[in-house]
Amino acid sequence: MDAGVAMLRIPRDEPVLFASDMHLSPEAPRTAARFLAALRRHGPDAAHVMLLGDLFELWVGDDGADPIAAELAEALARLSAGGARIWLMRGNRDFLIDAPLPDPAAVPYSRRCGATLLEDPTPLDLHGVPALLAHGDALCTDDLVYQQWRATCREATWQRAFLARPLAERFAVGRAVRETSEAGKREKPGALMDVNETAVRTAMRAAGARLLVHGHTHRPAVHDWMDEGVPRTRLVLTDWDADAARGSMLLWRAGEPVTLPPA
Ligand SMILES: [Mn+2]
Repeated sequence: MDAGVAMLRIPRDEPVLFASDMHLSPEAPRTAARFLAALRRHGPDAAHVMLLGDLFELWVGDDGADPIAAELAEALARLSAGGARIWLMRGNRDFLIDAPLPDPAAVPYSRRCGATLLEDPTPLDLHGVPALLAHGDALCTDDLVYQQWRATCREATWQRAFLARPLAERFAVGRAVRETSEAGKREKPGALMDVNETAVRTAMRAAGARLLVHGHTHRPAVHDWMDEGVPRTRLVLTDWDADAARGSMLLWRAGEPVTLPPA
């Protein structure tokens, strides 16, 4: 971390609502309804709402926002107007959130949500615990092909060229990339699709973090271990799929995580 960047500090009396990997899409209206209902039910209990990436199944630019994205933005903006801080992190599906469009008058999606973007990773003091937030894909270092693509598609020049293409063309490319990635997932061994333990250890040591919260792998769990004499915890958020009755939010209240029932 740069010495000049102030650490995000969340005091113990400010509950934080975490979720990730909702993969919102018009193709999965039940999942979107489940998530939005949970947000309406639990959002008002939180001082901070932190969405850690893959909010959307596919995001080809802020000008491609669909009605579900508009509904999420409205729900978040309402919570923001009510005094909550809203924080968004980009995932591997929605890495183009807020990427500058050719039209300089375009409103960045995070602004529609009343949200602040979080870098990936983001170190923070969470109720007194040194923590690190990440989407999780950058920690899957065994998947070299994916890491190469990740580096490319996060370059400003690549994004500028992509966002200059017509929306329909971007959707076609986005769908093709998604299909390639889904096919790859079926072929790649399971370990390749999980985080690399050395990458986790290195990231947590570098940040001095005792807690890592991430999503992406769709393997919700709490992993505890000792490293350099320090107890460390890696908390993996669940993905959302209403058809599989999957999806829940996590509320960090008074230093403890509480898994919330769906709405
Ligand atoms: Mn992901």
